Amino acid sequence: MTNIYNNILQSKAKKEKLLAILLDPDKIDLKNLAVLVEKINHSPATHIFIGGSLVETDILDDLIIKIKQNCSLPIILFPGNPSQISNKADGILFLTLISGRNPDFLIEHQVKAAPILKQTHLEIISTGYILIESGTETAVERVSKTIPLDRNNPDLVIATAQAGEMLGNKLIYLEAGSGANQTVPTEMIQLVALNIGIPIIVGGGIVDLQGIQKAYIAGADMVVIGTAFEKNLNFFLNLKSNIVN
Ligand code: 1GP
Repeated sequence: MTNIYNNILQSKAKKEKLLAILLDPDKIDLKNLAVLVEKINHSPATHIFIGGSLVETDILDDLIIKIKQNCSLPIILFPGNPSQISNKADGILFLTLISGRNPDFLIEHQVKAAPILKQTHLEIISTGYILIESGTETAVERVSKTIPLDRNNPDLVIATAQAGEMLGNKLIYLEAGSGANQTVPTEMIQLVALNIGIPIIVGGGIVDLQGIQKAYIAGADMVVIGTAFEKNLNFFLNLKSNIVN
C-alpha cells in the first residue's frame, strides 16, 4: 500500500525538498506522451500532480495508465471539481479553499466527492488550499469565484493556515495561481512555515531555478511547477543537479 503522506512527512523531517510536476490533461497530446514521461523521468520531480479545470474522467484514466507504464512517481489528483476523480491515481489532494468564502469550494464539492472516493483506493490527503493575490486574476480565482488573500497581509494568511491545521488539514498549499505574474512572497512562506507544523506546498508562477530555491529556503516542503514545464519540456534539463536539498 502506498503512503504518500508519510513519505512527505519523512522528507520534511529530513529536510529533503520535494518537487511536483503539474500536468493538465487537457493540454497533453497523448501522441507525445512518451517524450513527456521521459522528460519527467530525467527531472528532479518527486511527484506528479494531475488536474485542470475541464478534465473528464475517461481522459484521466487513460492518461494515468499510460504514464504509469513508464514512470514510478506517485500520481496525485489535484482536482478542480468532483468529476475529476480517477481510481488509477495513487492519491488525491482533498482540497478545501480556505482562503475563500464560497461554500461550494469549502464543503459542497467535498460532500459530492466523498461517496465516489469511498469506492476508490486513493490515499486521501486533506489539504488547506490558500489562494494568494498575484497581480492579475487567475483561472482558479475565476472558477472558484473567490477573492485571494492580500499578498501584503501575512497575518491573515498565517491565521488561515493555522485554522486549516487546527481543522485537521494535513497539508497547506500556498497558491498564486497557474501562470501567475507574481509568486507567493518568500516572506509569507517563511512566516507560515514558522507558524504551522504541517508540510507546505507552494506553487503558481514559479518559472526558474531561483524561484524554486527561494521557495525551498523560505520553508516550502514541496514546490509545484506547471506552466514552465508545459511551455518547455526541457525546463528541468539543467536543473537536476542544481536543486538544493
Ligand atoms: C497551479 O501551483 C500550480 O496550481 C502551478 O502553477 O502553472 O504557474 O507553475 P504554474
